Amino acid sequence: MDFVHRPYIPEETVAAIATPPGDGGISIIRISGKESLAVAAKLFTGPVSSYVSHTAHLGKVKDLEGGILDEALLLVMKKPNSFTGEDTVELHCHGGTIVTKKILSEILKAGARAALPGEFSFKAFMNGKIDLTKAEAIQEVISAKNDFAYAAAKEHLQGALSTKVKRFQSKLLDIAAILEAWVDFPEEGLEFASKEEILASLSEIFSTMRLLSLSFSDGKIIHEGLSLCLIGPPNAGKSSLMNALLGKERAIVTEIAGTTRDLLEDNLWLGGLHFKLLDTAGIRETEEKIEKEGIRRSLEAMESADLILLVLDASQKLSEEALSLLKTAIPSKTLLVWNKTDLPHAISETEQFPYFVKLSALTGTGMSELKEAIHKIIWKKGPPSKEETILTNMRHKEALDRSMEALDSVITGLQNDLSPEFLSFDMRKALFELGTILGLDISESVLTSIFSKFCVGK
Ligand SMILES: Nc1nc2c(ncn2[C@@H]2O[C@H](COP(=O)(O)OP(=O)(O)OP(=O)(O)O)[C@@H](O)[C@H]2O)c(=O)[nH]1
Ligand SMILES: [Mg+2]
Repeated sequence: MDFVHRPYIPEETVAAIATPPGDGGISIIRISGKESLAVAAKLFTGPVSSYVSHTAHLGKVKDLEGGILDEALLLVMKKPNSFTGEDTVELHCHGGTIVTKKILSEILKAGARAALPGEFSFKAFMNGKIDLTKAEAIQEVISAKNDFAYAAAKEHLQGALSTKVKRFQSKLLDIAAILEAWVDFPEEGLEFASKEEILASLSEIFSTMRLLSLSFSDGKIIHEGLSLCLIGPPNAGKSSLMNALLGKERAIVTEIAGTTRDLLEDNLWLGGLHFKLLDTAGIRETEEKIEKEGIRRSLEAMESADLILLVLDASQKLSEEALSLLKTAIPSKTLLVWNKTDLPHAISETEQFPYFVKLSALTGTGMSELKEAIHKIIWKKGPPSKEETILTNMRHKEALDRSMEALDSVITGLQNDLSPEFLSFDMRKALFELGTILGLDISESVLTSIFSKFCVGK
């Protein structure tokens, strides 16, 4: 289906089931647009057109032939005081797929059009009820998979991100005005502020923007989760560790080296975060065809993993493979796991690494230290506070970075006494990019891609 929302037809009446499919206590059908009360009046046993805004009414829902479909509660929210900014009716009927679909189908026959995904939010955006960051935050709240993601989305919904962006805009606008005046009256020079003052303000704004941009790495962690890959020589205990982390016998464990041949994947929840945990085939020299392919996949998984748990057997002298894995591991994203510490120790203490833990996957000793270490390596500066504004959306991050790039040109231009026309041009670009975060001057295709990710009925 093509989800092109524009051109916006003001007040065209649309309807959709707003609750998830399946049986439930109640289902809500939303109607929004100029004709929403008239459409509802055709199907509801009550004087709908005379209802006062923000009131609820119990009645029966009929089909167009007059047959009773259900008993329902009807809510009226008249424009402009509704979510969409248009006349809106909500029918709270009995939850159940058949009854809800029947009612929706009568509503469509009575004159409404089936709403596209996100169309209610789109209407709210077009009517100036919400800016784009808020519209996007609605979807983030709905799809939040953990407490961190929910906290960040809630901050966005309450306008924390738009407030920040607007603050950048207003500070930049002040400076832009000075630069524009300079363009118009070059002979007067910079009469409202000295070059040093402007440079100082610009640098301050730039570094605040940079902090926000950097928060995206935390945003990615809480939003998308991380991939965690178990790597090591055969028999080191990778599969045993996978099972211990998951608390179930997910992977086959035997004393035969080369037990795991293929990638094994499962979901792991740790410290409120979601991980994709991958067990891999033990790395060693082999001519065996299946194992060789398994090892190729292990190395590929290691490349793309966000975090690697390099599992080594602490009860054995390190093999060639183990030494080579230690040498090639990327320290910033590798946690060295010395396994089998329940057995007599055979490793010299020199085999250390910036991040390491000692444990026994067999007895479970050291598992909580492992979880703590994972936490530490992920949140290098500690987890974000619930009140922090974190960038979670790639679109916001890219626009902010483009704005910073333009701002950087203004700063270097000013330092190099570039003509004010050029400075002004870059300043406008910086402001334009900030505006797109809020949804100003945004292209049709970007809007379409944003709202088409929403669910129908939202
Ligand atoms: N004593 C002891 N034995 C362990 C520990 N962890 C694993 N083992 C044993 O070591 C052997 C190999 O364990 P696996 O978990 O299959 O090792 P793996 O790294 O997945 O091996 P491959 O799949 O062959 O690469 C099994 O016999 C396990 O019971 C541990 O902490 N202590
Ligand atoms: Mg294994």
